[in-house]
Amino acid sequence: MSNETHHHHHDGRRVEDVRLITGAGRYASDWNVPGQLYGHFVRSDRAHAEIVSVETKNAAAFPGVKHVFTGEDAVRAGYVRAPHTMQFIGKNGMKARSPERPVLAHKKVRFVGEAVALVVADSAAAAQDAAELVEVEYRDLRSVTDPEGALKEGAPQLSDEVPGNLAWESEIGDEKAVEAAFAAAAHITRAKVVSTRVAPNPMEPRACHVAYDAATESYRLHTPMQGVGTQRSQLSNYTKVPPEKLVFEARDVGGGFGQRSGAYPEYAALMIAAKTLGAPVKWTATRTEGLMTDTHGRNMIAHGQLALDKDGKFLAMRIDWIVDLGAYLSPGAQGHIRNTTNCMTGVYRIPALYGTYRIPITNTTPIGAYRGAGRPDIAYTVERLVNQAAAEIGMDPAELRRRNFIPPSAFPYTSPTGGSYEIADLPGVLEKALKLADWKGFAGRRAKSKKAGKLRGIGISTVIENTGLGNAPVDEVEIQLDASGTVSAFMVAKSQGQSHETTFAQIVSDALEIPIERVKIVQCAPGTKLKGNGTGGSRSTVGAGSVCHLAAKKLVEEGKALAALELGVEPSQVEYAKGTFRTRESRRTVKLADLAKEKTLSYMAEGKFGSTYPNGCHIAEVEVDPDTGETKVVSYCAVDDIGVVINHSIVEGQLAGGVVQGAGQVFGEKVIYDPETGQPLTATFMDYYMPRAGLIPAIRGEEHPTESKVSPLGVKGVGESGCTASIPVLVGAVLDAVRPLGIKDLDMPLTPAKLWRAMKGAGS
Ligand code: MCN
Repeated sequence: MSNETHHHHHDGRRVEDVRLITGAGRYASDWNVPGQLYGHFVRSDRAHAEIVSVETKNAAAFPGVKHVFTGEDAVRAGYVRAPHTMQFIGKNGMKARSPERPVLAHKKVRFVGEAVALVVADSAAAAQDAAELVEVEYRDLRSVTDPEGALKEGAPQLSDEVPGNLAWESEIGDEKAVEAAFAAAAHITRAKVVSTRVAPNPMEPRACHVAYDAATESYRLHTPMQGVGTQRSQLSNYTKVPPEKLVFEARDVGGGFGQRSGAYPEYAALMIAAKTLGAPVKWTATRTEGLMTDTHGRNMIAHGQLALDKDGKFLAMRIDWIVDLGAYLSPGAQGHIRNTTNCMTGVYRIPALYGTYRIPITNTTPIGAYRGAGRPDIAYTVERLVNQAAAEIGMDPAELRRRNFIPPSAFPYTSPTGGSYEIADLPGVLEKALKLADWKGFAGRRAKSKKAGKLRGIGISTVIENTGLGNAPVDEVEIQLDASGTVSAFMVAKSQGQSHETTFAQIVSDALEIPIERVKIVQCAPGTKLKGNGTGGSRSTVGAGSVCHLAAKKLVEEGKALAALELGVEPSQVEYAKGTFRTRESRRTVKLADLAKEKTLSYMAEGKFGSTYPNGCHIAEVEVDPDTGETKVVSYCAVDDIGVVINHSIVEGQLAGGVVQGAGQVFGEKVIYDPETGQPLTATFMDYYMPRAGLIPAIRGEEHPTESKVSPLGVKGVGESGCTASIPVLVGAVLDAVRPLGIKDLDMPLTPAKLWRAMKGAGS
């Protein structure tokens, strides 16, 4: 499919922008109904403690308060088994172990911020004031927030159900083969690589509005979500309320980044309240609540080793992972294992591989998916090893890559961990990027920076990631045509900012050859019974998007049959173009809208698609100021292969967003817990770094598509690519800048203070 097809009907501008930038968007906390009550959560101010008692009398007597709910209520409701999807079987048949999680803490609290009680009042202010009157008596226990520490002997034991704090353990690959390869290696590179714990911070705070309808025993919930399927099934799992009794509403969603794929315990607590009190209950999180209790991302520690022969050919790799998942296994837990495993050898041919995984529980906020969910972490680890190996053996990192790439002829390529890389042109992507970034001219630029008193460094990353595959059995799209000629496509993916209303409408309008103004995309209609994946894992375009195409094609086929009746010919004699059916047999025509004159037409389409493998090469240059430790990103080039591109400007935006999100983690974002008390020290934006405009200069990007055959559109995912590539490239550039001073292993966040101290220590 040529780019031209996609630009035929549309100039690329976003359909949703007018609504969103004129304040007409409708988010979860915009929802209000008469007679609603307001909830406020009392949260644990300790990392690890027994709950001796929860005294609610004074709070309950506060003016306006209707009721105070506690863990006892949650246990009575039976809402105690948090859903998680860690179904993988580990070492020696091991199944994941996790403490039970009542929707309000019962007997124990396991992290600062865990909800202990829910105060419901007739105003938000009354609920908040009364919450201060809830008296919780705790018996403090020793806590541990550091994942490596949690696995050490003598660490406080956090749960009887999780001996040694080890929730899960597994291994992958061939240990013997790796040992043999390491024994024969000419060079071994070793690095400890930490992908730091970060807080996703979508713009829209988490919120939930629950109404209970006693007549139908059903709940209506407004929450920011990434798709109704997972949200509904997990909350149903948690509460045993049948899924069809959980009706979700969501209009606009202000960001998700993976954090909104699953259900949160607060939602179930609000269900108890709405049902008990017979009135709708609304809760909107504060920013601090969000920073402390929305699932965090990343926090993976890798000890990696790469063995090379004398020509720089990779022989074997070993990675020992510690993957922190916080106090409870959160719903997204499995993704961190799947995604780090799938592309464990990156873009390289590495004959032998061995990896181990250990998942500890800690006294911290549960970890969930965050833009990439393991993909940036494995890419960062592998790229750190490769760049470090190049420095150690004195080879150009681009040349080291050329020698070790999986060659285009080897595709489709099955990786040692079972990833099935479909199609890519890795050398093509690399050479294009080297040219774009003027790789050869770097020495000159470095010298120039040096004259100006700056340390200049260049970084390169070549990455690949798995996108597309989802848990749902199929992706379904229902397509409707009404008498006005409007075509609506219904699905259960959910844009949180990814512009599906534009790109999916483009897909439908391209297939039907009608103006985009006549296409409407409807996602997660309340009570929908459609099956399909939520939006995450950069799978929506490959999944729901492709099915939009199939649905439109189906409408054409069915339309031909109906038009044939009108035209008095066989369906095979009917042709379709630009909204009109015609036949050689007559001069009469039938318009698309004519078919729906009597009643709206409706057809279902479905599809199931495997993984696609977007890949790219990013090259960045930085200048570090030796006097202040401040880093300035002075150049950023990106060449990406995401298959056929539906909308170039949206893709550019997705890539830029991802790059800057990665840069946030590289230069400052990190959730920090006090090691003694387990208190989060980054629970406001005074303390938690936020990447700002200007952190990254204008990105110079080029596309390098190889067409995927996984779906009829030839697309691969793009939503996470920017951040998968930007973390390794930016860290690499900074390390390259300070390497001449003898500094070898700094890790994120690369703050001015950290760099300054390292440079001072290095005697510069
Ligand atoms: N696209 C395209 N051509 C392609 C691939 C994609 O035009 N070959 C377009 C799509 O049609 C879509 C967008 O790019 O409009 C992203 O598509 P895709 O890669 O399929 O990803 P998803 O729609 O499934 O979005 C999920 C992805 C993820 S996993 C995270 S995390 C993330 C991201 O998207 N969170 C985001 N981008 C985000 N952007 C915003 N604004 N907000 C978030 O929360």
